[in-house]
Parts: sequence; structure tokens; C-alpha cells
Amino acid sequence: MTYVLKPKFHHPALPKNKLGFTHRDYEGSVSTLCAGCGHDSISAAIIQACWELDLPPHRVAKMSGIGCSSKTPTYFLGQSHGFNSVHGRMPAVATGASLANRDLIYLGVSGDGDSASIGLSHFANCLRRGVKMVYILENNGVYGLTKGQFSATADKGSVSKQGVSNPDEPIDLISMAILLGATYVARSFSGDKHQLVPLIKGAMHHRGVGFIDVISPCVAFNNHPGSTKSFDYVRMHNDAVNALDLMIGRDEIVVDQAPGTVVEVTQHDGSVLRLKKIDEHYDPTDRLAALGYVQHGHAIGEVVTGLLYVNDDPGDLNDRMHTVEVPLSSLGDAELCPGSEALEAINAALR
Ligand SMILES: Cc1ncc(C[n+]2csc(CCOP(=O)(O)OP(=O)(O)O)c2C)c(N)n1
Ligand code: SF4
Ligand SMILES: [Mg+2]
Repeated sequence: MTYVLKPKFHHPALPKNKLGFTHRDYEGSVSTLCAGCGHDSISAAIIQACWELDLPPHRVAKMSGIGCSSKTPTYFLGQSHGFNSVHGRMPAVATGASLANRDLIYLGVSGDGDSASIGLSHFANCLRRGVKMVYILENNGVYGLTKGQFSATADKGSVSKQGVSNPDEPIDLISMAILLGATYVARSFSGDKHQLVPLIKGAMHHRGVGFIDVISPCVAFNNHPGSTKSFDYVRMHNDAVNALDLMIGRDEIVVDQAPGTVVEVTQHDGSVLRLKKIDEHYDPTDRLAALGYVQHGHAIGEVVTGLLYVNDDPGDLNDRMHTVEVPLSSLGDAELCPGSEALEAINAALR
């Protein structure tokens, strides 16, 4: 993979977070994506979210598959762990890593080709099982890296750069995620950092998969009239159901005086998601209603964004599998190999 290192110097007055880190400490190498690619804006939102959350970069593990989107972990969190897997297999690798070491924060990045085509079963099982991770899908409706073929999320009738109309029904990963039992389901737009950054922060504090489908226009192959994943289309058809903020327990809770009702969802770790409702009827904790709302938006050509569904304390795969608290790599010989008597007892229990 080609990459260009960024120069190390920065302005001495750059603000620092509680760990004493500036934004620069959360950056990676210089991006080699096309100028204006939506994926770069998502990388910037991830950097902002991690900086605001005071995350120690060495506690984050970036996981990805193959595609322009999956290249992006090189461009943020340069001091974190990373695993660039094969096409569509990011969720499987993240599942294994999460079971072996529940101490790290897993941040998965995938594309619509990566997750909705070759990796669809991996996407489905990861969400169904509730792997504790943030799963960001950078959705441009095309295979950007291989020059703009329609992906499985391209809308029916969407027109390619060459003027060809897509004849197939799209897979809506948001509806699918809700049906599969995912417990934090959001959609956003790469061009809306104000919405995306709090959504990422909320996903990082969620137990289980924090899934965010981010519409991310491909300026090279899918940003023309006729595309439903272009900057112009999403700006004209975006309908945000809520405005979101994340309050962490240690911070002072400030009163939001803006008009509109505010709903607070307390997550398992005590952090509070504050949802300012724009649509007064929208309840993100009602799973069936959320599904109906998303489907209705799709039917009338609206891109519904915001936190669409959340279950505040669902438990995760580690809880259900009773995995050890300490990372496997920290266990000694005695714990890893308890001897033939223990093995006999296990075998006897299975007979
Ligand atoms: C097993 C396998 N099949 C096909 C490919 C070719 N390939 C590379 S990236 C890609 C699609 C990427 O699309 P997407 O996940 O949407 O990422 P984008 O580039 O649009 O961000 C394909 C088909 C591959 N690398 N490996
Ligand atoms: S081809 Fe598309 S997705 Fe890939 S870097 Fe260029 S604009 Fe981004
Ligand atoms: Mg794509």
C-alpha cells in the first residue's frame, strides 16, 4: 500500500485533550484517495471523535477489508493497532480479535462492496451476534477501487457515469441491521460532520455493534446527476430524525436550551446519549417503528439520517460467551493449559 508520511511539526497553540494530545496525534499518513472523496471526510470525523473522547490511540484496533474505504485506516490513528484483512472479512477478523482481547476498542471500516456483496454473511453474523465494535460502512453505491461498477447498495434506476441505469433492487443495510437484531443503528452523511462525530462517539460507548452507514460520495465514479449517492442528491433529500450529543459521566451535564424535546438514553457504561428530536413522533428505542420509518423514507426517495435505533444495554458477544476478562495474550501457561484432569472433566461433560 502506498502512503506518504505527514511532517511531524505543528502549531504550538493547537488545543490538547485531557491526555495532552492534539488532533495531529490522531492522524495517520497523507491520504492517497481522490481529492474530495467522501471517505476522507469520514476519516476526519473519526479523528475528531477519538480526540474528543480522549482515547489513548494504543487502545484502538482498526480493522478493515479491501476497497478505497478499507484503505482509510492508514490515514487516521497512526499510533493504533491495525489489521487490513481480505475482501469482506473484516467482521470475522474483528470478531476473533474481540473475543481474544476485550480490552481494545475495535473500529471497523468497510465499504458497500466489501459488506453488502462479498462480505454480506460476515456483516450479518457480526451484527446478529453483537460483537463489541464500531462498524463504519462508507457507502458510495459503487466499487470505487475497481473503477465504479454498481454495488449492491446502488438504488434501482440510479445512473452510472457511463449513463447505464441500475436494474437491480438495492440492499438497505440499515433495515437489514435492525432486522438482524443490531442494537445501535445510525445513518449519516460524510459531508455532515456535526451529525457524524457524535454518532461515532455514541457508537464507541455502546456495548455491542455500533453500526453507522455513512453515505460517502465517490467523486470519481458516482457524483453526477442520476446518482442517488452524490453530494447534491443527499443534500437535497436528507431528512435527519434527531440531533445527537454524547455526555460522558465525568463531564458536567449542561442544559440544552434549544427548542424541541430532548430524550436521554443512558448506555451501559453510564454515558448519556442526548437526542434532540426534530421529528416529534420519532422514538429511536422502538424497533418496529424504526424499521417502518426507514422503509417509508426509502419508498419516497428520502435519505433518513440520525440515530435510527438504539437499545441502551443489550450485552455483547463476550458476555454471552463468558470469555475471560483478561486478554488471552496476558494469560500464563497455568491458565492456558490447566492440565489433563481439567481436560478429562470437560470431555466427560460432553459425553
Ligand atoms: C476476493 C476478492 N474479490 C474481488 C476483489 C476486487 N475488489 C477490490 S476492492 C473491490 C470493491 C470495493 O468496493 P467497496 O467495498 O464499495 O469500496 P470502495 O472502493 O467503493 O470504497 C473489489 C471487487 C478483491 N480484492 N478480492
Ligand atoms: S475512486 Fe471513488 S471511492 Fe475511491 S478514492 Fe476516488 S473518489 Fe474515493
Ligand atoms: Mg463502495
